Amino acid sequence: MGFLNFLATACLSALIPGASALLAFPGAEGFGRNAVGGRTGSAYHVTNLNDSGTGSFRDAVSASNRIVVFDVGGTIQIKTRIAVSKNIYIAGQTAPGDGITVYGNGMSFSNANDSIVRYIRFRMGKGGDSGKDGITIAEGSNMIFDHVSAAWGRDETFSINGEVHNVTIQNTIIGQGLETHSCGGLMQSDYGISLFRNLYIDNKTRNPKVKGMNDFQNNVIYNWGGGGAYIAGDSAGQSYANVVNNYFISGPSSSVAAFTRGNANFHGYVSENYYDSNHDGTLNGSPLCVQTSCYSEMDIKQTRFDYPGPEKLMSAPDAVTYVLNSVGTNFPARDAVDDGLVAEVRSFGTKGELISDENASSVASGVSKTAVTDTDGDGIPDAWEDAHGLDSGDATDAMKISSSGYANIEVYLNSLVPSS
Ligand SMILES: *[C@@H]1O[C@H](CO)[C@@H](O)[C@H](O)[C@H]1NC(C)=O
Ligand SMILES: *[C@@H]1O[C@H](CO)[C@@H](O)[C@H](O)[C@H]1NC(C)=O
Ligand SMILES: *[C@@H]1O[C@H](CO)[C@@H](O)[C@H](O)[C@H]1NC(C)=O
Ligand SMILES: *[C@@H]1O[C@H](CO)[C@@H](O)[C@H](O)[C@H]1NC(C)=O
Ligand SMILES: CC(=O)N[C@H]1CO[C@H](CO)[C@@H](O)[C@@H]1O
Repeated sequence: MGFLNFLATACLSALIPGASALLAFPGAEGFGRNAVGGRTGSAYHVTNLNDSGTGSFRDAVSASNRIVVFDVGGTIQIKTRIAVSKNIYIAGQTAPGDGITVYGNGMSFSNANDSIVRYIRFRMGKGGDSGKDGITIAEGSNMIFDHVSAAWGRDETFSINGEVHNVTIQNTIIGQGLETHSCGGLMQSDYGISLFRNLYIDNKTRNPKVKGMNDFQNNVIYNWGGGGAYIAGDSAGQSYANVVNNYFISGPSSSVAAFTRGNANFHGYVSENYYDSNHDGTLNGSPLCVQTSCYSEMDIKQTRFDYPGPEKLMSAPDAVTYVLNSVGTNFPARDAVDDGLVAEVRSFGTKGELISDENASSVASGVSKTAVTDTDGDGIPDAWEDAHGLDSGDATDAMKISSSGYANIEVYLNSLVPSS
């Protein structure tokens, strides 16, 4: 594109009020809420469950500026890690059947700037490389993960560590890190990570381990092991974190307190974090005392850090209800593994295990083909185009920007799922 063209586009977006503040999707919150995804690119159809090649998920995310839609549902077994390019929107909510599970050697979102990732499961497993994470981000900016299910990391399960700016993980399951490490993950960045309404479950340690600039609200943490639940820094580096309205529930593997390894370098605004430590089968915890003794010697601050928080902050008990009902890839449906994890939490202390081999759990599989027809192949099914005044014979209308600021295909993707 010519320089003048570029200038015109830049001026135009400056003139549209709030254009730069468009949310990744309705319900996007926190530091990563303005990720752009593939809005200015094109749609890519995943048409098979192959590890590589035309129509595969690996091929779909190998080039930037794409909105990735799925014509198939089922398990994609991958042998080597998949590195995601920048400006990718992975729209798992388009998959038929029980949705998409990527099973194998893990994912890297390093430098996958402006990615949007929704409604998809990433499970690594014992076949993955020792010492590698299920999901890794080592650098990059502006990413949002929503209704993702991450499990079975060999090192960490979902880990951010490095020069990483403006990331949100919301409504996501991070669970069952594999023994011997068995970790939820590091959340270490000086440039903004938001963690809202997630479920950390069945990891020995690091649920998560936090360092830097972090906003941790309305999460549920269940059955951590001897390494601890929220690891507060354990570091000489400075941390500035909100820790608000989360619920920590001990399970059969939990043998230490909810907060561990804080020190004076960890500056935390803490409020109404509940702890249920009695394993008695009912949810009957109470708020932790707002004293260093309850928060492992961190430096407790009286004022909330001014980070972009959740639209609707829930009480910790309400967060448990919400998270159990809707966390993870729950559209088109929750699979057996996630159902099993949620059932463990509902035992409120009596069930849960740390595993070293995922086949102790059951892997959801099966292939389903979509029945929807997309004549022009633009990523929007004919029926939706017909019902919304688009042309099912015109492949160019999907990427046209609508009056809402979203591309027409995003309006379709947003319509599939609730906005929060
Ligand atoms: C997907 O893999 C199958 C089995 O190996 C193969 O027959 C098929 O051609 C592949 N599809 C594409 C589009 O490469
Ligand atoms: C677990 O089972 C899956 C599906 O049968 C298989 O592909 C995988 O190799 C198994 N993993 C291990 C660690 O045995
Ligand atoms: C991603 O964002 C970071 C931080 O803004 C920047 O340094 C990096 O060059 C970007 N990467 C790409 C691939 O654009
Ligand atoms: C991260 O977000 C902040 C606040 O919106 C913004 O000022 C900053 O430029 C963003 N960082 C990057 C690397 O995009
Ligand atoms: C599912 C899983 O691997 N959970 C593990 C989490 O960590 C604990 C503590 O090591 C293990 O006992 C669990 O098996």
